[in-house]
Amino acid sequence: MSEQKVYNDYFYDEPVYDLHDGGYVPLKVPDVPEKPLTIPSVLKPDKVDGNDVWYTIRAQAGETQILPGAKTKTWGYNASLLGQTVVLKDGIHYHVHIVNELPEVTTLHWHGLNVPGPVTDGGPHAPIYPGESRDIDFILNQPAQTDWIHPHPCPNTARQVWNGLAAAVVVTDDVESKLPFPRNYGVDDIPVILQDRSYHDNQLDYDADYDVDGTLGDTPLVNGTVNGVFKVTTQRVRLRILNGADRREYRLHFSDDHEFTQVGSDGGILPAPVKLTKLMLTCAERAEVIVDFGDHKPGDRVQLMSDDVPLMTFEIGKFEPDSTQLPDHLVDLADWEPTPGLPVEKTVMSGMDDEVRLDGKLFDMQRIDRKQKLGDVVDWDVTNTNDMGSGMIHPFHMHGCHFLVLSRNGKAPYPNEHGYKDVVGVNAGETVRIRVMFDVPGVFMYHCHILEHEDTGMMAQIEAYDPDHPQTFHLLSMDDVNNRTNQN
Ligand SMILES: [Cu+2]
Repeated sequence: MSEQKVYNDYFYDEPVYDLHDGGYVPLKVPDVPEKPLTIPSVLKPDKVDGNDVWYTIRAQAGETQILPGAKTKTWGYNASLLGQTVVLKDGIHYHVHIVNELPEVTTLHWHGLNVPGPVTDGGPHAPIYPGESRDIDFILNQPAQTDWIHPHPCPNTARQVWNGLAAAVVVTDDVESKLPFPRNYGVDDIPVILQDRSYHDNQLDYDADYDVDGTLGDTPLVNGTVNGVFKVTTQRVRLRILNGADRREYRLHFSDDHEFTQVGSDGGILPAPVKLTKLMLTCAERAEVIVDFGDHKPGDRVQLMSDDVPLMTFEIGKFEPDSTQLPDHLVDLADWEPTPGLPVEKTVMSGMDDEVRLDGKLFDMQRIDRKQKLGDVVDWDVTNTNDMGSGMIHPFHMHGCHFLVLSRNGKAPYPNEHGYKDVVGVNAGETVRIRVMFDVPGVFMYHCHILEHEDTGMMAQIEAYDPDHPQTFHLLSMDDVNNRTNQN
């Protein structure tokens, strides 16, 4: 990689950082012993037959040793907390058996996968009742990226994620696999799932901690570990960072201001690497970064921080020298020219507290708010009107597609926003122009990814349609879900 500018900036507007909220809960430095960082195991297929792969994912309740003393009652996917990492490959036909062993209805949403909606996608129209299961299948058609699974039942997403349901999804393909990136899972390529929780006698109490503007906890966790330590055994380490918090923004940097290189964002590998010392992720955003610890010696310790609080520690061990240089160019993005003759779609996120709205409305499961034709490339203006108080950043997420960020209030997007994304943080008073293309049909959610805002109803639905193959999508109502009528 040739000599390149190093950015020392979070880019976002500081006056609307979440720490300015009235209800902001600062992270505290946990007063508990260090322990090895949990690396989620990889989910094994039930069966592989040529191009077809079968998986089972169980949403289950369990207990996890998070703090010293009593174990914490938690939920997870094939695990007591969070879940096993699902590794998928472009082009494979997946068959997934999803089992709900929880005491309440849930769904399983594939955040970042372009799979048909509204059922395969796993939003609120695909309920799975306690003790029951749902079978879905899809042929994956998208580039390598870091995604995740989480529940999406309306209006209980925030609490179910708070209880522990979330797991990393790693998508691989034949382009990324040729790039000089670390990719030995668990050794030099690890998920870094960032969350915050508060504990009450070692237990979660969502109702006690609930905040309508997004629930915050005072204890930082990485992969469900408090004060986790990762032993570095290779010079370069690839971190697949996911902001899996209900509400918290993470302002990441290393304790020694170590430089790192971002190579991927939500929708895949960036066209060019970006060198940074600071990185802000809003809820549900992902960043793949490569850290080169070649300037450190065995025994050194480097902490990953958010603001002034350490989240986890990298303990440097012995490693072979690695002189690998990243190329200046990583991947080609498709040439998305806007389809002629289509107006710019406009969508507005407004309000705070229980006044949050999307386009002035609350979510209705049986209302389709807009339509977009498959293959059309449409520019959207996503506005955060900041019309209450000092305002806040709303992370705007779309299901079933990826988008490019074209501009922020008419100015260039941030330097690390040049790849495909499915979440974009929108500052108060800002309009972010994005370029959107759907290539799978369905009714899909688009919403604020502060999970309590989503549950309040800051969410709407778009139908991605194929005029040559018209489909009728079966939309449940909230009553249908609750009364088990009219099921998908
Ligand atoms: Cu919001």
